[in-house]
Amino acid sequence: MTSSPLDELDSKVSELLVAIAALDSLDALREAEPGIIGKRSILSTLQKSLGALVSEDRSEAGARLQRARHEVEQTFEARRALLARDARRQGLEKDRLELGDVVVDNVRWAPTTGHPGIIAVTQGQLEDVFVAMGFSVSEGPEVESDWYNFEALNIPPAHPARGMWDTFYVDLGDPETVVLRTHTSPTQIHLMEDAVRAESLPLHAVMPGRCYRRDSPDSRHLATFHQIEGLVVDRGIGFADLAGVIETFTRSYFGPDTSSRLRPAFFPFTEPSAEFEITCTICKGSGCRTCSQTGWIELGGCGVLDPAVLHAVGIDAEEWSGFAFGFGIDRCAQMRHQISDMRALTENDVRFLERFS
Ligand code: FA5
Repeated sequence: MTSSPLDELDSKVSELLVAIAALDSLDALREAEPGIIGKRSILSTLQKSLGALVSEDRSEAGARLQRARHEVEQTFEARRALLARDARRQGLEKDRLELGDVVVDNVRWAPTTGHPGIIAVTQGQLEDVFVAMGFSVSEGPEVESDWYNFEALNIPPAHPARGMWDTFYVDLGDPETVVLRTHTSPTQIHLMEDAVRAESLPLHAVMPGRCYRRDSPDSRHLATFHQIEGLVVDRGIGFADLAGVIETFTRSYFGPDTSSRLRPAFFPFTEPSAEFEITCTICKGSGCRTCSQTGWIELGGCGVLDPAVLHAVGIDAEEWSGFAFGFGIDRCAQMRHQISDMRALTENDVRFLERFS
């Protein structure tokens, strides 16, 4: 019987498979790669020796060698995948954060779990009060066009009333045409436009959200704060309905011991307009730093919808009327929890935040 270069193929393949199984790291695998499946491998050497065979033997030997090469390569790649997975796991294990108790200088620090922040909790409570009174809840965008934030609210360009809201402009489009909303009132406009399109008046909704103003932070102001807007559009609505809603809200949210009052004010989008105040809960009305010694804290503005606003969104002011209000959520939280300085809400002092867990 004549000898063939492939006589020892099976035993060579077995040796290669054993060698692959013994590779214990990606580095070892990379080093061994040329000798197992590369040009310097035994299989490549055998491939070259097939040229010496007569042609019938060569094609059969070629097919055998191809099958052997396939098996070795597949085993090699499977080993590579396994070692890569192990390496990944080891990396993750090394980076794992220790979230159990940590001991520092013999003091054991137990991990603390988080909880919703005081503003989120307050917003939820305010929504609950209004939902119980029959309002739905909607939200609007924080970046608005000048039209929604001002013009549709009866505040044309260069109107002196714009000075009531120190505005952050966004660098988009023509100068001073895109703003970070200074109040939640533009969401009223979105809602009324939607209701006109869907022919779904009347409307009874509250709209909470974040607002931005170039206000210097002090005990009652932040540059980023939150409001909850209220809007009713229905037939035969007047100031008495607004006063009733505010009275019901005050009793539900602050309890019967807190007094409230409405004082005449001016907003371009409501007429008549009022400011809504409660007795300062920190000094109980006797006067302190937080309320600037007045004994009262302003929570928001409100009023009967100006017909110009209804016209701007295509609502017939002969048939429909309504009222709107906008309260500061941070201010409500401040009064409910007697927080003397609102800046504490943004300072991330854990001792303060834990009071509300
Ligand atoms: C407005 O923003 C009107 N859009 C409210 C309104 C709505 C009037 C609908 C009529 C009809 P004003 O600027 O007064 O009004 O703000 C309302 C409330 O938001 C304030 O009373 C206060 O509670 C809160 N607020 C305003 N600015 C700040 C601030 N910088 N930081 C924290 N709270 C603020």
